[in-house]
Amino acid sequence: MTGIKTLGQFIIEKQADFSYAKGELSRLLRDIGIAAKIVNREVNKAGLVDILGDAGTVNIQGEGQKKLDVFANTQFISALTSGGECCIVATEEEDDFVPIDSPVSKNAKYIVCIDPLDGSSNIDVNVAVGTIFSIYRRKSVEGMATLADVLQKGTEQVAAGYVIYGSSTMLVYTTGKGVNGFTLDPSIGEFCLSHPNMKVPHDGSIYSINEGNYVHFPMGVKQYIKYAQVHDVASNRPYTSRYIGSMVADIHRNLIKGGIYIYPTTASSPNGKLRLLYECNPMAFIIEQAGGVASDGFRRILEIQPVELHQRTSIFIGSEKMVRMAEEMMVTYAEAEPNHKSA
Ligand code: P6P
Repeated sequence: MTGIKTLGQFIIEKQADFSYAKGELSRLLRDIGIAAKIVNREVNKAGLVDILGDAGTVNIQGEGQKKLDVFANTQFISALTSGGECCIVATEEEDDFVPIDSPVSKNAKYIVCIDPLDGSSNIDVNVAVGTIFSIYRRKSVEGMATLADVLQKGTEQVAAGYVIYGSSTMLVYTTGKGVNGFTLDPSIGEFCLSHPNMKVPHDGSIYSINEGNYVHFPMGVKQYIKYAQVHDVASNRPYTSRYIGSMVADIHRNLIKGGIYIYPTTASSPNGKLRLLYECNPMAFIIEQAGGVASDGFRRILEIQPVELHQRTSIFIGSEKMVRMAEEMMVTYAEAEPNHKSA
């Protein structure tokens, strides 16, 4: 195969970058890639087989689970269990973390936090959905890994990535040395390097936010939306509004074209909707590695100390210039918030 570099070849090639890695992280990334191909197969034939619709169960988030949510969750846990490199899985679809206690995982040293199928409300209407994953090394040195091994700051991640099941299926990941994108070639069943060294543009003209929640947004967000809509040719405004309802798809587009994705606090999500461990931290790691920024409007996402498994946070993520402008407005108008507590 001339010129084609598969995910597996790339991982092995880059393994030399890690003095401590003796192949375990490489094998873990391989395991995730395999599960992603299996999930992709089901996502791509959804509608032809009985895999659409609701599973009839509710996850800890209080969200109705789709059959594909449950399928994807099972596939990733199964791949991580048989791969032997993972000792704990924290997943959106399980109330508590899942200890991996199998004969092959005796010396496993990695923790995986995962949203197996993000944006699942889009599944039944054939809109792009995604998988988001975050990888940590366990801190404890003996016995079963514990919740403390999971509740690590985003700065401790050793790798993070997402899979977008869209017009094509891509896996995008970082191990802290840049961001690379791989497109699945169904004819050979391999993720092939298609987007080497991805960089998010410093500025952009796309903003992604669910404006249906406008009345409940913090004043700083309302001001930013007004700023985005001002006609000013010199600063390429009004910006374009693009909101897919699938974080992976919105952030992937903004990574390539430039833009900002905002999910702030709202009436129904007073602490923000998106989960820190398996949505915001991995996406923040990726975007920072691509030259962008990610905060909760005030604090760097990766510096937030998690205190619970399904902890939520606001998120402002994307092109540095756009996020910094939004942060400025959040700080400026913070005093005007009704529940503002002065420092
Ligand atoms: P809303 C999907 O449920 C998700 O977690 C993200 O992928 C998406 O950006 C967001 O929530 C959509 O939420 O409240 O705008 O429908």
